[in-house]
Amino acid sequence: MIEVRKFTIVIHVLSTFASTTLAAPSSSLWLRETPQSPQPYIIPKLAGTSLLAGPNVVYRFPVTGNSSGGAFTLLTTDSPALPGSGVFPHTHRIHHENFYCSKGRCALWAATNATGDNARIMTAGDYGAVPQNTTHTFQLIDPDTMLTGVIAPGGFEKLFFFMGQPYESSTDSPFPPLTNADGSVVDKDPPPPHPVDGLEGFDVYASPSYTPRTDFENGTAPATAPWHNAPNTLPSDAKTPYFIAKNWGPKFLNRAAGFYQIVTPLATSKTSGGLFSEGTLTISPLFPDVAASSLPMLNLTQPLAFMMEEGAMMVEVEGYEGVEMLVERDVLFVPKHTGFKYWAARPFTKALYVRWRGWFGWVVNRRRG
Ligand SMILES: [Cu+2]
Repeated sequence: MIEVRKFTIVIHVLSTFASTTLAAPSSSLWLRETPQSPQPYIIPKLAGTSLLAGPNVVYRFPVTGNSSGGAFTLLTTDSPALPGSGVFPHTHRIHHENFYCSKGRCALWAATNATGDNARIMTAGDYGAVPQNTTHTFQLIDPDTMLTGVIAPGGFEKLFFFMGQPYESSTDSPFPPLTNADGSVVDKDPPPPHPVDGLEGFDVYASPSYTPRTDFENGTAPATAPWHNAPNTLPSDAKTPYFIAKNWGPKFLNRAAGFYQIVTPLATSKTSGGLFSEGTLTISPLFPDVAASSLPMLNLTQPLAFMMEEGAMMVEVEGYEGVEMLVERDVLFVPKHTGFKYWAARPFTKALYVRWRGWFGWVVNRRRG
């Protein structure tokens, strides 16, 4: 059970975000700043456009509405343990939001009139989907927690640019340290609370009457809900909030590409109302009789992003020389109608995939060239 304090708002208004860099077309896929228009790129671990919200919470935006051509935003949140909710309870009317726990533990509450009030304690690999008109809030629980979110359609990051301030770290620290080198506590006064109202222009509607439940048992509330001890299913509509515990959801095996691929869908076109699809892809090394040079180039009609979790993924992108290797937390973005191919350099290489619309037919339908 965790304790949730009053809805203290840990984010504050400082200024509009003013230091966005306009990325020029580059001969390298590797970028430190998220580009302002669609192009193929790789953002290395803990880089990309970053914002500080409150004393210690850092949001990063490896894919934005601008960089994806309006398709989706891919953002990460890194923070130490927070004493209360990360945000006041609220709903969105236009945007579909979700929460994937990449590291540590976090709690997610999601309530609708139809489904009641559900909450989960999420550990790495757990997922929660928050469709439009779902009252939700979350809390980062462990000392080094990372949340990954997809919000579609793209552009929701404007809210964070409005509320945060640019964040830079000479050591690429996930978030600012809590203590100085001499062990003393960093002197940071809490920011003034942000008013709950007034964010409707960013598609944020406060739910002031909602009180997050705290009656967790084995990570679920209500206690009878399925979690790490039962299959977790995806709904057949785009209105129902849901949770998928790591590896307790549906799984699909494919071997058409010249290597094994296990796909675990977390969101589909059906569950997102056609806005995006998301899941994990776990891939084996190439079969012994398959050479990387023989793999066909994929060319998708929709943009695609990979965020690496485990192993090493090799990537070739049309128009760029050479082969790049992606490891933990690197992000690859491929615009629509751009040739690319990928394979694994380590067994059980795993990545989170995000695609605008569609499902994973692009995986299942791959054929050996
Ligand atoms: Cu939200």
